[in-house]
Amino acid sequence: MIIDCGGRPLNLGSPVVMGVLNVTPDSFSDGGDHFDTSLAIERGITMISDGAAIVDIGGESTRPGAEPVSIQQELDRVLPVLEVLVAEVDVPISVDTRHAEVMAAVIDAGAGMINDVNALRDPGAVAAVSQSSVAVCLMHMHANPETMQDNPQYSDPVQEIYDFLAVRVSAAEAAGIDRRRLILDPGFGFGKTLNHNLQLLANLERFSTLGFPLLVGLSRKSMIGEILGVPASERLYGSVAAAVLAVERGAQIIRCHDVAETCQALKVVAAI
Ligand code: 7PJ
Repeated sequence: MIIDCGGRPLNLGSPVVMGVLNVTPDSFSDGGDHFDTSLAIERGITMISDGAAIVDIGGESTRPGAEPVSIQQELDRVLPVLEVLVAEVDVPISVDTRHAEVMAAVIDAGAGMINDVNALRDPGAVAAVSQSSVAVCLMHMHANPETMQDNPQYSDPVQEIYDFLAVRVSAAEAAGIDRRRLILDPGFGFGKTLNHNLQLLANLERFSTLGFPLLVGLSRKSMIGEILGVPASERLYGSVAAAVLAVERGAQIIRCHDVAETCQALKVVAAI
């Protein structure tokens, strides 16, 4: 299956890696290493040569307690990196944003995917993408980044998240977004306890029955840290193990920081 990302193909014939490119000063997992624009561009190009099929640029940290950023700040961080990558590389470039104004501007600047942790619930978000031909990732988040880890509760997390994603698909389709543009993500760590996250990963196959490609982000997340008791910088092997199991359970896009290492693992999985 090939997804059209605003004119650039994303081939999902076998599982692919989406490289995480944070352009925030407070991103928990890379300490803001890539906030400098030229460093961020270099890092994006390296991820592609390491095997990333798509790069995901994010200018707003959704970590609990992160400093809020204005639309202008988010654009100032994302646009210079996006513009250069779009000009220099062939792969589609995604932008991780919740905000309709940012979506509209980055689509104009050549983004091929909108990766929205809020599943197009921001006012104007559905309209911002409906007139374009970009791909859209709809992710589940419980509550909002400020409150999502305050004792999140579900009676059946897999079913509730499944139902949420089905509703967001309907909203997108009702606004004229072709279903071939949609990708779904259960949103690991976004308003979920370790137990919720483990249930979701163990039952990921259920989400395939919605009929859309699945994207998952597990890389360096606190669920890995809680199991291992190690900081974000030491979660590579655990993250790769989780990525492999996600692919076995039907994930087609793995969003991660360690592109070369994850690509190596996925190539072995694909061969087997
Ligand atoms: C995710 C994301 C994820 C999607 C972040 C982090 C936190 N987008 N953006 N899925 N996570 N689609 O990278 O750890 O899991 S930000």
